[in-house]
Amino acid sequence: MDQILTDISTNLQVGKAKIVVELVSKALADGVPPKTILDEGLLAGMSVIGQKFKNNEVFVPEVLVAARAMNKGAELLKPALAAEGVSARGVAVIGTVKGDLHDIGKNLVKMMMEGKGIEMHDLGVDVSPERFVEAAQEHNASIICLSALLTTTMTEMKNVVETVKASSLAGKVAIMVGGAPVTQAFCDQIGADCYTPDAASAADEALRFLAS
Ligand code: B1M
Repeated sequence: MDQILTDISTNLQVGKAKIVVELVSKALADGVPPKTILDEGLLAGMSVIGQKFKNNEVFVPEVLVAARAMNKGAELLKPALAAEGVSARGVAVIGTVKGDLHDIGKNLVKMMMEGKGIEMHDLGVDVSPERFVEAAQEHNASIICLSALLTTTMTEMKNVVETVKASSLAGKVAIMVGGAPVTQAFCDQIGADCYTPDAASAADEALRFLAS
């Protein structure tokens, strides 16, 4: 059983989606519990990629192909996980703030968080503060993730914080911020809950929030 889980993890890390799907399918047929395949195969592989990305040992393209392989394997596992009553580790909504169309970093954050077993709802780009609040309410999210790449749009993050504070979500959701121009000082200044400089750290912090 250990070998097939290791094989899932290593093939995922090099983005071999087709092989990952075959191995997940074989593991299920061999009776490996779906939660074990998820934790010790798919999520374990994505965790290695996250760490390597943080250390600049792999770059955006490698993360994208690994995430694709993970998503393909996870798709196959979904019905089995649902049948076992395994649910996500938590729910988050994510988007790029109003006026901003950059989405590569946001997509990486989403993938890394999915790689930690978090259910992600992607609102896309140019997302208004009201839409973030609406979506978080709709999906019962514990975290709102904001990305901004422009000095002119990062200020929108403050509007989201204020809109959340004025809503029924006040004190109930954590607001995480990031993107090239965003800093810890800016995060503190606007009253957001957490800043992280990269996608892998964002996923680690999100898990910490969900566990607390
Ligand atoms: Co834009 N652009 N762009 N652009 N663009 C930048 C950001 C810029 C720095 C280029 C430059 O001038 N040197 C500059 C911003 C300057 C500033 O504000 N200080 C700029 C500009 C000015 C513009 C336009 C205004 C240009 C124009 O039209 N005159 C325009 C604005 C459009 C708009 O948004 N309204 C524009 C447009 C575009 C494209 C559409 C052409 C394209 C975006 C395509 C897309 O995203 N689908 C684009 C691109 C690609 C870039 C650059 C080249 C690359 C950005 C990127 O994807 N980086 C960029 C210059 C550069 O950085 N070299 C530039 C890779 C990505 C992985 O990094 O998103 O930072 P990043 O994500 C990181 C971290 O920041 C973090 O995790 C990721 C890595 O782990 N992170 C988070 C991100 N979100 C997070 C959230 C978190 C935590 C971490 O918690 C929730």
